[in-house]
Amino acid sequence: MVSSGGRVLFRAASKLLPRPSWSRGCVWCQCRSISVKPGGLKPKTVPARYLGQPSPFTHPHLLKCGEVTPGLSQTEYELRRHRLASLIEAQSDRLGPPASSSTHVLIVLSHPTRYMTNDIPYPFHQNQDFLYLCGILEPDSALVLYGKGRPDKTILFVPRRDPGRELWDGPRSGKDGAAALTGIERVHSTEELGVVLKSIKGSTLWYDSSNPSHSRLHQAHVSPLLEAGAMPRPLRPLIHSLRALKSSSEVALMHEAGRITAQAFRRTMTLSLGDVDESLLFAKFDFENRLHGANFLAYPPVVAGGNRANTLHYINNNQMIKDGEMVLLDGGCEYFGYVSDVTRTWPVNGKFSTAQAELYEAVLEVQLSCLSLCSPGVSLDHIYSTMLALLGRQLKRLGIVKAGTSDADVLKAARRYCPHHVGHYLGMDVHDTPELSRSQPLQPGMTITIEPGLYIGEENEQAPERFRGIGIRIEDDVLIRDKGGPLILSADAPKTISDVELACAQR
Ligand SMILES: [Mn+2]
Repeated sequence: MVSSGGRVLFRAASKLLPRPSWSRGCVWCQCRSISVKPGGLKPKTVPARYLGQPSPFTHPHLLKCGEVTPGLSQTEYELRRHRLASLIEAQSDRLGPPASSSTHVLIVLSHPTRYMTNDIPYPFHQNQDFLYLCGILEPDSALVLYGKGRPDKTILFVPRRDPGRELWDGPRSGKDGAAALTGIERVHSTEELGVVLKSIKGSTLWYDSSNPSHSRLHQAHVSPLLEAGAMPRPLRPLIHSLRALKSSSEVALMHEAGRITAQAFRRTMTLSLGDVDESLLFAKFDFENRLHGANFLAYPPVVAGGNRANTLHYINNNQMIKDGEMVLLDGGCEYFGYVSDVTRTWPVNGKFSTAQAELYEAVLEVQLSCLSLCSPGVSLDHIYSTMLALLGRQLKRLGIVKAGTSDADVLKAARRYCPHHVGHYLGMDVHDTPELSRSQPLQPGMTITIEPGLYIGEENEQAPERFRGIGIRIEDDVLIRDKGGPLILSADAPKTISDVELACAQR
């Protein structure tokens, strides 16, 4: 295996573009879309080559001038660091002196390259907390924010250029490339991390030491500080509280991820002609997501035929689905750092049987009710308890739970027939911002999933026979808004029985 795909987008190699001397300006095309900092900076040059990731120079079809990653500008990344600094400042005010007057140092490490076997790397996936704060998509990098009282100074660390390694792994941004791309003025090589950290004196350390995102960098550069007695405060909860609220550019990326996945569902449903291999639906779904612009699938999708839909994390996707059975497909894509997470369940012959339709309508009714609850002030936990009550009512109505069962026992049954929560936060990650409690009130700008289900195993002897071996989940991605109600980001995925049957009949 040789690398790298990025090279085809090379323009003139190792030639430096002159940078305009009149302002900080835009280093890519000399437009004035980036404001000039008073005080002026030394003129810089931007390398006219492929960096370690797409840039406005090599990928003008994806990035506008001033964007670090598609859709997200240098200013937006700067604002995120600025907000984090404000959170630290507010926290240390609460802690009082000496914390309020000490120098704060925040360290966020990238992910390392992970290996599938021997020297064969997995496709690289960045640590989202690191990516959120600087937009760098290279492994073995780090970000340090520091400052007295308020950590408003930024230092970025990236791997140094290395022709020997770049022959195998593809080009690296290097210090000049990373500076030009991110707008961060102070960029060092990663190997200097330890020395730079030692030079920042008298500090309160903010760092997630319990589960370091890069164990080698942690050992080499951060461990010495901890061994010298530094007691780090956790940083992840603060970053997650920022990540939970999406900006309009983030919402645009998530909406696109939702649209792509919805279209992929529509096209995958066209293969509903009877017997079908789960792996074929998996391949079709993957293909349609990528074809329409997704970078890759956000997680191994569940493509579960028949009774296998009752195995919540079934990802083997390697069995035959028989004519007359349904398939539950839980899948989503990643679109420039933001993901979708959608589930649809449909009959592989394109027509719902009476029992399938009865159960499907029950789940759909509950899902629609839960969606209507998605507004500011309501918590995911509250929607969850409502879901259980509504599912309980449906179970009774369908005769799965006997009439006359006590309310407490109906709720217990609902929990048994739907063993998972109603949803989770969604964003850069599928199960996004896990540091955030699901009991906290939703706010405008948050994105969540709503995914009720009913799972009736074929071995279940209490349920009516016609429902056995059916598992149904319906999941959409939702933006919480101040006005206009929730915005369903995955609304294009067929959902009503008639829409699903219509999509299945398309060729
Ligand atoms: Mn989900």
